[in-house]
Amino acid sequence: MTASFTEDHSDPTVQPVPASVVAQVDAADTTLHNPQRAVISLGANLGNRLETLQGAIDALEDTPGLRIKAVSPVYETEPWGVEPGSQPSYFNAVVVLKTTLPPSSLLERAHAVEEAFHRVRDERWGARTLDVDIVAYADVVDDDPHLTLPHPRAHERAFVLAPWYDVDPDAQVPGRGAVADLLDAVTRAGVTPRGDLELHLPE
Ligand code: A4P
Ligand code: MG
Repeated sequence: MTASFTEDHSDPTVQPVPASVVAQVDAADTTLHNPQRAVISLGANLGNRLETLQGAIDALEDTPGLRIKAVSPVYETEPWGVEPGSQPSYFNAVVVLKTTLPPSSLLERAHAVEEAFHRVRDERWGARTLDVDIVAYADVVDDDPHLTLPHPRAHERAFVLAPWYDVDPDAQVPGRGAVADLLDAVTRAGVTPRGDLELHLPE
């Protein structure tokens, strides 16, 4: 691990970076002084889905300035937004991390990890070896189409909310409310826990 990390409260002189400042920092190689909490959703419906999700977790953890704090259980989920039966089912999971990368750099890293797993973009919501979405970054709310925060559809998707709730039952979707309440409001049909499978934090 090359990143050097300080936990939020280890230095009482370090003040949290306001979300408005975080959103303005966008040079690819910049790092924030104070690690921010972010939530990433992972999805795969082509190839060896479990191996790909674990590979994505390992690759994310291998990023300077990023440390994974929690990895959710695996859910097998019906493809959302496409004709039923037209795509294989997904494996979905969520990771919670702390990072000194600003949001735009985290997105670049997410895309690099997708590419490492041969993600092909030919149609929206097309089947994919790997999707790495930034679900939330600190309490940032931003409607920039290049990086919308929180993810514009996370609050209505049980395949994001259920694994997120598992690792952080008190979590909030910035601007949308508690994950627990949002999860109560959506259907869990087609979102099945795969207790027989496990992802893990890298050693
Ligand atoms: N982008 C904007 N905001 C974000 C964000 N918060 N995180 C931009 C990541 N990317 C963000 O994404 C298109 C563009 O969105 C990116 O270039 C980025 O700059 P993409 O990954 O190229 O394409 P996509 O994923 O096909 O499109 P989209 O609209 O992001 O799809 P979604 O909403 O991510 O849905 N069903 C199940 N069961 N499980 C799934 O995981 N995933 C999808 C993808 C559809 N159905 C699914 C699942
Ligand atoms: Mg995506």
